[in-house]
Amino acid sequence: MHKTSKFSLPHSQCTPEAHYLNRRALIAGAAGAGALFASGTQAQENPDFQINGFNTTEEPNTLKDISSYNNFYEFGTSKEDPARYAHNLTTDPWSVEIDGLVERPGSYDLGDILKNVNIEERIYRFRCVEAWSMVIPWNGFELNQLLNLAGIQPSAKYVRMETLFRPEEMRGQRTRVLDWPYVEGLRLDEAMHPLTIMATGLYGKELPKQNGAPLRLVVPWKYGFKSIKSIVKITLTDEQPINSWQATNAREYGFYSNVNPNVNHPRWSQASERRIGGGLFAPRIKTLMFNGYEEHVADLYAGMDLRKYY
Ligand SMILES: Nc1nc2c(c(=O)[nH]1)N[C@H]1C(S)=C(S)[C@@H](COP(=O)(O)O)O[C@H]1N2
Ligand SMILES: [Mo]
Repeated sequence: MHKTSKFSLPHSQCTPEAHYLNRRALIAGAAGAGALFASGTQAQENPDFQINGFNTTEEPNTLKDISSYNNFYEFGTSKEDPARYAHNLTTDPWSVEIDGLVERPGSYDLGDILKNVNIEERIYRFRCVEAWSMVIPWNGFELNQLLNLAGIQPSAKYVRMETLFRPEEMRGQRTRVLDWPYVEGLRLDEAMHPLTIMATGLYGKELPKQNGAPLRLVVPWKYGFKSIKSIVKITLTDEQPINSWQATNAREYGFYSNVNPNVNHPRWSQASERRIGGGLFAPRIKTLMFNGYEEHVADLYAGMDLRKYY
């Protein structure tokens, strides 16, 4: 028997994977011939890309792609490690400590949180700093709903988040690849933006543990490492948090980490990306400013030098 998780959506709200896969087959058929003649290394526009509300019209990756090629250093540094080892993680019960500059600090049980937020489906582009990308149909709720549950004090300017530290279940935490626990941060206006979600599921199913169950951040206009997984603590502060990658190598990883094809990583170009699952002959596609969400988020950075604030 399969126990239905309290984190999964009622079936009526799910979009089955088969629906996407039919669409994928149609698009692959139409694009296949052209792809054979794709020449050299020139990156191409993705003809399927449009933003429809908050959702991209591009073909989502399969659940298999999304849950078998992961970065989650708590389980190891290779892309296969999270799928191999994350099943050891206990995700129920789960609570999130919310503290700092909030009106109602305390330990929030995830079950209670989920009773007080609206779970929706969002089909977002996902762009890793390593220049690969995916399209992911998340289920989740806007982070602003959770922050409002806790009540934001007027002096709060930033949100700092932490991943679970449990080396007995997270074998990567028994090594020193990163300074544990994993930490990420957003400016408060970024955190309150309606594109910023807390994901609790994928394809209408429970979030796979390798993707950060039971609760992970998704900020689609920023590089993937901002999307912190398996969150246990949220702190509102008036100081800009130092995230784990910045702490490891501040020259290569900044606080903002907005997807920006014009600012290269010191060791590689950010101008194009490889879409996972596209096959051997798939051309690289051009990376778009703010990962294609420019119309929604450019205002947040008006007047800022994005070479300096990378
Ligand atoms: N706690 C934690 N969160 C994390 C990471 C990590 O190592 N630990 N890796 C980040 C990076 S680099 C990426 S690209 C995304 C990958 O998310 P996905 O595996 O769901 O695609 O998770 C981010 N969140
Ligand atoms: Mo990443």
